[in-house]
Amino acid sequence: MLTFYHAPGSSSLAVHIALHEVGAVFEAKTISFAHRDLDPPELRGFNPEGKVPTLVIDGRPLTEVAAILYYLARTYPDAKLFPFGDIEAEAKVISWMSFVASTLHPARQRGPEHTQQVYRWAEQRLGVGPWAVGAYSIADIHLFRLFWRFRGSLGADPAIFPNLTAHHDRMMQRPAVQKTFEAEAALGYTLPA
Ligand SMILES: N[C@@H](CCC(=O)N[C@@H](CS)C(=O)NCC(=O)O)C(=O)O
Repeated sequence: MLTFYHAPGSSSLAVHIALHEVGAVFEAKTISFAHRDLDPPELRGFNPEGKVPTLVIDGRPLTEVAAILYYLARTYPDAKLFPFGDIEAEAKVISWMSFVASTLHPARQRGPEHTQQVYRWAEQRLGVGPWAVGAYSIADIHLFRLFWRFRGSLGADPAIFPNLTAHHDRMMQRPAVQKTFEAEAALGYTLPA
């Protein structure tokens, strides 16, 4: 039994996409950052930071996007979201997810110039792709969520970020991504343009 604590449009979107990619059966519990007083009372027991995503697996909590994506990729290997057996490719997926979590995600706190810089690093690192590491993987889902969310505020000019823009557009074609956006929009979340 999987219980997924999430807030539409937030970091948890990546896990939401992965849940749909693997076809997992899950119960979603939605929180609103505008109404933290309405949080499910059990959330802080599962995650003392009160952050999303939090995935509860048969009563046991798992936190952090990268770890949850890895759990889903391993639990549902038929979805082929991780390059199992190719050690270098496995490490590269972890490298990407570490970069996304530790460099891209907190970038905005250091201002717009720094944010532009780190996305230029991501642009260079991604190259023409089509995917972050060989075949499509959880690294792409993690990267996509950050670029999707922040490209509006970045004013991400496709001429400056052609690789990230093409990657974003490729991701938007995926049925699991479309299903996730439909589900989150139905909860009343207005998607950034
Ligand atoms: N390092 C965490 C970051 C998760 C995170 O920052 N979640 C934000 C939403 S994007 C959150 O829950 N914020 C609410 C809060 O800090 O109270 C991860 O990768 O899962």
